[in-house]
Amino acid sequence: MKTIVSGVQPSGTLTIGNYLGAIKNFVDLQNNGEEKELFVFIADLHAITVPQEPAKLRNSIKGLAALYIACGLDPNVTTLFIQSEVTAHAEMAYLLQTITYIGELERMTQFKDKKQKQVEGVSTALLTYPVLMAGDILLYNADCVPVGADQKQHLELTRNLAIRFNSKYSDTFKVPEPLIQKTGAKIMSLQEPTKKMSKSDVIDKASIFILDEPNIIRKKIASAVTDCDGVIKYDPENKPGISNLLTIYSCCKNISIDEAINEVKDLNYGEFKKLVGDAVVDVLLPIQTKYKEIINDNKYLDEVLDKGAEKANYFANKMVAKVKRKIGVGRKK
Ligand code: AQP
Repeated sequence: MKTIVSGVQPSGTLTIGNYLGAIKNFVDLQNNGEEKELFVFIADLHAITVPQEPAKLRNSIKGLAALYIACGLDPNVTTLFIQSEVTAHAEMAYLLQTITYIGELERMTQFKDKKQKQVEGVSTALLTYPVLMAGDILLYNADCVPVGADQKQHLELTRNLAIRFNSKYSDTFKVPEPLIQKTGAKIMSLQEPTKKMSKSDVIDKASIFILDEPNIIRKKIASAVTDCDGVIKYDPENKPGISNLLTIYSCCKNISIDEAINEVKDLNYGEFKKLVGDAVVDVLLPIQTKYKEIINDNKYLDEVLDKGAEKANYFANKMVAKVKRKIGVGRKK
């Protein structure tokens, strides 16, 4: 039976990039009929690698739990939990740091990007973030990890650490595979379509947030940066704005880029943007409705997260104990 692990940071309101690049895949995997163990967590320890306001973070954690369920994750099938409530994640990250070289962390593209944006100084945790991520995955002996394209480099480090640990001590970890969608793996900013859409983007209209009102979604798409040649075709290098809208449209309609082009090639940009807006609203509206139904049901959300933490702790503690034995720390052989 396959084990699949992934998570999203509660570092702000989720974007359609987080949904199409990650959560939609979690839901598809959950529902694909194959037998599997699926762990999806709220990556709050990752979120604090950059400054967060405590009350806002706590709210985002609860919001993300509700959003996972609203997007279609079924807590009776998928183990949903909060990363910091399974302390083995932090412990495993430390143990893996002992076999990680500083140089390989300093080379990470996301570290280089994110460190530029820090005004209060760069935390050590921002540098060691990929080791925590490796721990998140290796703790559950995951076979594969559904992520957006931006996480590919971190996944490569996870694989290297698993191989390194196995050869230094003895066979312990499975070497996980990344699971990256062909389309939707990298949704771009609506305002700077050569840059990834991010929940922490300071330009509000650059991102479509999952909980944006329909009229806001339509307005943001209508004002998306495109080009002036008036031709709808997929060419990310020369036409990044239109290509991004085609990607969003095809993902929302569950069709290929070629099928999308066939449908819209004779439209002008205004007409095309209107169709994209409708497609996004059609996908997000049911999620928003479900979210509103459960976000204030604290009892239900607590039950889901307690049950998830209990199960995740069981697996994670077993693995951390095994790793400690292999390394030789503690008394157990
Ligand atoms: N624009 C995107 N397109 C496709 N996939 C994306 N993901 C993020 N942005 C896009 C995928 O969503 C999952 C969760 O991401 P995360 O929150 O753990 O971290 P992130 O990649 O740093 O996401 P953001 O939105 O850019 O957050 P901030 O602004 O806080 O840094 C991952 O699988 C990611 O690939």
